[in-house]
Amino acid sequence: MHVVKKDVMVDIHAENDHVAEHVNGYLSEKGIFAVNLMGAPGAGKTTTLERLISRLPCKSYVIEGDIESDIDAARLRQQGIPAYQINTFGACHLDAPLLHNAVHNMALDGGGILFIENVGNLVCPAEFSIGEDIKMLLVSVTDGSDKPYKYPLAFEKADVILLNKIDLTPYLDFDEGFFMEGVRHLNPDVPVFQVCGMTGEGYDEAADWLRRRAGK
Ligand SMILES: Nc1nc2c(ncn2[C@@H]2O[C@H](COP(=O)(O)OP(=O)(O)OP(=O)(O)O)[C@@H](O)[C@H]2O)c(=O)[nH]1
Ligand SMILES: [Mg+2]
Repeated sequence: MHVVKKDVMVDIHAENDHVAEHVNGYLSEKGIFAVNLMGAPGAGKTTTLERLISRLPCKSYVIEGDIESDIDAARLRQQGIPAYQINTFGACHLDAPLLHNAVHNMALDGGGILFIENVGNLVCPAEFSIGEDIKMLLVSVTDGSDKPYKYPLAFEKADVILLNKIDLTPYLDFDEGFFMEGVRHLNPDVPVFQVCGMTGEGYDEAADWLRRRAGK
């Protein structure tokens, strides 16, 4: 029984990866760099998009992944940011076929950066490629400093990590040394930026890193 389940999972991942490659190729042809933004519910993903996009010199697009509602997409559209909402209606992550459908329904002029805010979850999004060029992991100090130890895959696969809500550290027991030790054990060279979505602190450096990484 266990073997059968494993085989099914291998098939699901192989099919997903095939579609993800197609999505990435489609975006590359348009000169668009894609960022898969992952993090727990409420870590500050949408706030981070607002902070990064306002600092980037290039065009930005957003795909919002949520189980239900279009609250985040509407919030971004109000600020003039083109945003397309995907609702998964129960699924805890985005997958490549959902992205395939979204990018073919969006007006992507070409060039710039496409941000994909994954469903708030520190587990499943890390397992599925969705056509991105990089995975950006957003962790908040309110999530707790033990998260690299408990959810290693997201940290292992991240190309960049943003540690958010640093304005709240005086009120919490967040142990930065313990957190960073866990991060470095899994991903020795990953850049880590401390940011504050509330004040905008730290986002100049993170946006500059992203601009250079995206070649924009
Ligand atoms: N104190 C503090 N609050 C923050 C910070 N960044 C975001 N928040 C707040 O955290 C809450 C969640 O922020 P969002 O940006 O909506 O988080 P999210 O990760 O997009 O949430 P979901 O899409 O629901 O998973 C909001 O009330 C934000 O104002 C920060 O740096 N400091
Ligand atoms: Mg959000």
